[in-house]
Amino acid sequence: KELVFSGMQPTGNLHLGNYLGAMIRWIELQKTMECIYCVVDMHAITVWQDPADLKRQIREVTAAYLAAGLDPKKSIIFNQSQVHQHAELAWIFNCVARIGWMNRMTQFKEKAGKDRENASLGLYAYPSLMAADILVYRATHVPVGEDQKQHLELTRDVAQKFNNDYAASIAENGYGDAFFPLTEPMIQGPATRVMSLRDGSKKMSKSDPSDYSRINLTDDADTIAQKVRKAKTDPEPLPSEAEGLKGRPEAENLVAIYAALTGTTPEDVLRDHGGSQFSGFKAALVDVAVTKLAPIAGEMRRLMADPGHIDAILVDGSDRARVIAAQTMDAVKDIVGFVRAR
Ligand code: AQP
Repeated sequence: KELVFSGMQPTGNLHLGNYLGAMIRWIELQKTMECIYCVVDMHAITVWQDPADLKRQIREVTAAYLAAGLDPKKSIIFNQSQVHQHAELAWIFNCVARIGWMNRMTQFKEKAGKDRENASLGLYAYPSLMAADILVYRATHVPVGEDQKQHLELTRDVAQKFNNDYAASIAENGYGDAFFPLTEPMIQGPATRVMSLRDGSKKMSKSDPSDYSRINLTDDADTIAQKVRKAKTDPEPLPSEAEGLKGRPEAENLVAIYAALTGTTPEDVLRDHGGSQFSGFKAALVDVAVTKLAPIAGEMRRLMADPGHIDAILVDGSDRARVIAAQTMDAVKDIVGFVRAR
């Protein structure tokens, strides 16, 4: 059975990269597929989070999901820590995954920085918990940005190794020749890797110290206009064909953002704006960004005024998620050989 799973960390302001790289697809997918969207709070604490800030950010990310168009009647929306089976399955995956696999993860290397000895054990094991997030629902499709590709490959490796290691027990327990699916990453659209507005070689990220590097989902129209106006560019006008964007990362990024915001392609954008100076193109980009994002920011503010409503959605979502996760965990315990109450 096909099922979609994805999530975001409540580690700060969501930005245009999170929205265009992942969320915009989530909203499309919920129209045709069964979808589970998680606020991954247990991932967030792999680096220090102030408890009061974390609480607010969990509600804020949930508000962003709802404001952007996720429908809690169609999709399951919840926060990870309320479904304990994620942590339980992650432990089993810690025993399936190999240390060598974790050592190759570029996100760990980037986030741990030079002082690797001092990074949390959780940051190191992050991909194992991510595999559990996905596989506890036996999800078949995961819509994410380009930066998550390596973690999704690891998720497939974990599923494959579990299926191989426990092949005999999987068959004995009546699950055929494979228990976990090999999940397909969905990395699609013109903006799978939105770059920083200040530096076309770095991805737009929550943790960049410069707020001018990103457009936050909560930015007002003036702030968006200022950030786009200040965005780094080169002195040439826009080319008329996508080929001409090669070697011009800042131009390529702004064109990709425009295409993703308008549901078109870079080719379409250049057909209309090829030959334009950046001053003119940036003004058009501000228009489309404000049109798309201002209603989201407004709706987020409205939702944040009633935290009780947000919490109720998370409780309802986690109750529904737990039913699926509990079935998987019971099966996994039988397969692994744990004794359990029936
Ligand atoms: N720049 C980006 N372009 C496209 N997609 C992106 N995503 C993140 N940045 C970009 C996608 O957003 C989803 C959620 O990401 P996350 O919350 O797990 O955190 P992250 O990838 O660690 O996001 P940040 O903003 O880069 O946070 P920091 O600065 O803390 O590292 C994922 O699907 C991701 O691909």
